[in-house]
Amino acid sequence: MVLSFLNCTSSQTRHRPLTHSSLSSIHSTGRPLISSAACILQPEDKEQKGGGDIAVRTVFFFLPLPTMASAQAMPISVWEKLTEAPEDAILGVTVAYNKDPNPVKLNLGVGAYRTDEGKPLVLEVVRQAEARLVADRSRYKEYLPIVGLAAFNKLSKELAFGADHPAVVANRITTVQGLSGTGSLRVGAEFMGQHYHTPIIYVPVPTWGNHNKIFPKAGLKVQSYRYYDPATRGLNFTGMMEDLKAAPDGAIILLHVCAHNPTGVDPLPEQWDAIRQLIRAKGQFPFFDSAYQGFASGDLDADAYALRSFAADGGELALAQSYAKNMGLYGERVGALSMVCATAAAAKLVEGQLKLVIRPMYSSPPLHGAAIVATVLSEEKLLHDWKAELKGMADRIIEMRHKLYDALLQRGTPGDWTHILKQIGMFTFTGLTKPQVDFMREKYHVYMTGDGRISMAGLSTATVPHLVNAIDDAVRNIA
Ligand code: PLA
Repeated sequence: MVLSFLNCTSSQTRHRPLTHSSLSSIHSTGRPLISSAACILQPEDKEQKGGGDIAVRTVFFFLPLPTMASAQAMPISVWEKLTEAPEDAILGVTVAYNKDPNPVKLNLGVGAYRTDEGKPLVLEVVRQAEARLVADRSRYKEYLPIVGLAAFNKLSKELAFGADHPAVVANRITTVQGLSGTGSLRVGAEFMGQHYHTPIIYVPVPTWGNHNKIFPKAGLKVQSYRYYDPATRGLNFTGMMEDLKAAPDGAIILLHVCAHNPTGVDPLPEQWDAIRQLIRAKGQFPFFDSAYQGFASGDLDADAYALRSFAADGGELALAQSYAKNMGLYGERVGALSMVCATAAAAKLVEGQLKLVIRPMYSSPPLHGAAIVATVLSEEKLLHDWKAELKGMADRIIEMRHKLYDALLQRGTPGDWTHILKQIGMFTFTGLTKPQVDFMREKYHVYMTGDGRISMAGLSTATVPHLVNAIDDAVRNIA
């Protein structure tokens, strides 16, 4: 026990602190001792007190609680040996942005859609679906089954693969609701880690940063294949094919369905066909990540080309789907994991095992977001309106590509910027270097990820000139 003593202030006493042992016999008050001062009256004091033995007078000061910490030694935590965690490479950009008091600041970090007024958007169809759900007094908030909302799962499968896709018709796809794209990837990874014969996954270079964190958590070894060619700012198709050929038979191959993040570079349909044939020939297992269906071209079916062609050849695959971007349901965490199996019987077995993965992880998924999606997808009018709103978002992003490109051209900013027009989806992989990115943050308060990725969805007509000023200055003055 650590005790601290206050000096007595009486002018008539000289005093010295008591030892711990003498105090412990004195301070048996039955009340928690917060702080105390004790004084021993010395012989000269005693005369004034009328003689006798040394008088011991203890003065207790019960101090209010807030002063307790200062009166005690620093507390020791079991966590104090932890190392300080770095901020997330993508979400940390928003943390830094939020701390910046400068009004010109611009967040082009996280892939979150903004209107041309720079505001987050709740889709009109989502508002309508929510209003209906809230008004329906027959709805309740009971737990969903482990696999989630049945209608949502069916509609999500049909959205991804097409309602009349042979694999859907043959009932050889099992779909479970997930916590947006990330949660669906995580459950799929866990399942693969537990049950798949070759627990190695190949991811493109570069890829969405969280892939490199999700898969090892599930016990999968992460390897990589060449994908992006910095020289052309396009696809390194030859390198990709060589690396997939060299990867072990049976390895898992992670593929972005469309609007590859962070590069915005997708294979052409005929390249996809060659990739598929190679993967199938090697008995590899495709694991698709679909976070941007509808965002690449504005057309849900066109964006699903790669996925549907893989599912049509009779082979097996996994798919993690997210509604964060295409339905603007970011924080609702709505997604799905589909396992396309060779047979309906296998799909049933897989579903049973997925339940064993999910139950100890989060038991069952949240209801509200899935109900919104099911409402939108099941009603013709809402579905039609959603497609129009989705196309509107995709078109605004494409428009921003043109505005940025034109403005850089007009400014005469050194370099070839045609990749801004060629790249697809939410992001432009600018080719700006880390020092240039840092410089733009420092001087212009423009925030992007360290790899030079900018979210085109965060840009607006009003902010293009500011971004162009920043890029122009960075390119001219920073190596
Ligand atoms: N897969 C890819 C390829 C992604 O880009 C993202 C999100 C996800 C999955 C997961 O999204 P979800 O869990 O929200 O459904 N990528 C964002 C956000 C938009 C993030 O990093 O979490 C990005 O800025 O890259």
